[in-house]
This record gives sequence, structure tokens and C-alpha cells, in this order.
Amino acid sequence: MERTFAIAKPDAVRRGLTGDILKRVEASGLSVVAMRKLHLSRADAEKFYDVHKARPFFSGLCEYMTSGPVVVMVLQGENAITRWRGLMGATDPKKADPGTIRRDYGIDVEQNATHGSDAPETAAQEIAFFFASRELLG
Ligand code: IDP
Ligand code: MG
Repeated sequence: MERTFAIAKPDAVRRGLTGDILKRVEASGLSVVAMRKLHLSRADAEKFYDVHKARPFFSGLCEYMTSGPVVVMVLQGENAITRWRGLMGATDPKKADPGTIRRDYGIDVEQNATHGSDAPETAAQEIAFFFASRELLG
């Protein structure tokens, strides 16, 4: 069993896509261990995306991620990290495979509907950034 961290990003929440994203998660056999809706502060967005702070898109990314509420989730299942990245599709919706969340719902390379951890270490860090261990009993 593995856990990963997922976000329904502001563009998706704003357009009422949270339910559809959850439906795809559950249909895939991954389970939702924890979930919460919140509005990221600028400081939280900058900390969360710290790895990208030198990139030209960093400021715009933080602006977008704080533009409205998000839904943060912990997903669990065998190979959850890879499976959730597969359901999301490539970062750029134009390059994402048909049937993936980003292909179906992403607006552009920035407003791409969802986030997913890329490795076990980042998954653990990202989960701990948003959830206390007592919230992870589901
Ligand atoms: P990922 O979300 O597929 O792991 P990353 O490269 O980690 O992609 O980038 C984090 C987020 O930053 C992306 O999901 C997207 O919202 C945004 N982003 C990535 N590349 C670009 C870009 O070239 N322009 C604008 N935003 C970008
Ligand atoms: Mg990433």
C-alpha cells in the first residue's frame, strides 16, 4: 500500500469539477484517506512549490494556486503515486493522453486541474504539509 497527495486546483474547484475528479479516483480503485477544502495563503503556496522557486512561472503559479479554494486529498492504494499521475496525465493538457483528467479538464500548462506527488519522499512531505497523522486513519 502506498499513499500520495492530490489537489483539485482552483480552476477545477471553481468550475465544479471536484465531484468528477473524485469519481475518477474512486472508479480507479484508489481510496480517499483524507480530504479538506481550503484556500491557500501566498506563503503556503510558495512553500508548497519551493522546488520551482527559480522557474519563470513560479510567481504566476503561486498567484493561480491562491486564486480560489482547493480540495486537498490523500489517496491510498498499491502504486498510488504512479496510478494517480497516470489518471492526471501530462503536465501540459495538450500533451496529456485522451481520457486523462488534465486532457479533459486542464485549461493550459498552468491551470491543469490537479496536482499529484511525483515520488514517495515528496508524497510524505506534501501529506505532512496539509494533514496531521490523526486525520489519516480513513
Ligand atoms: P506536475 O504538476 O505535472 O508535477 P511540475 O513540473 O511539477 O508539473 O509543475 C508544477 C505545476 O506548475 C504544474 O502542475 C503547473 O500548474 C505549473 N507549471 C508547470 N510548468 C509550467 C509552465 O511552463 N508554465 C506555467 N505553469 C507551469
Ligand atoms: Mg510536480
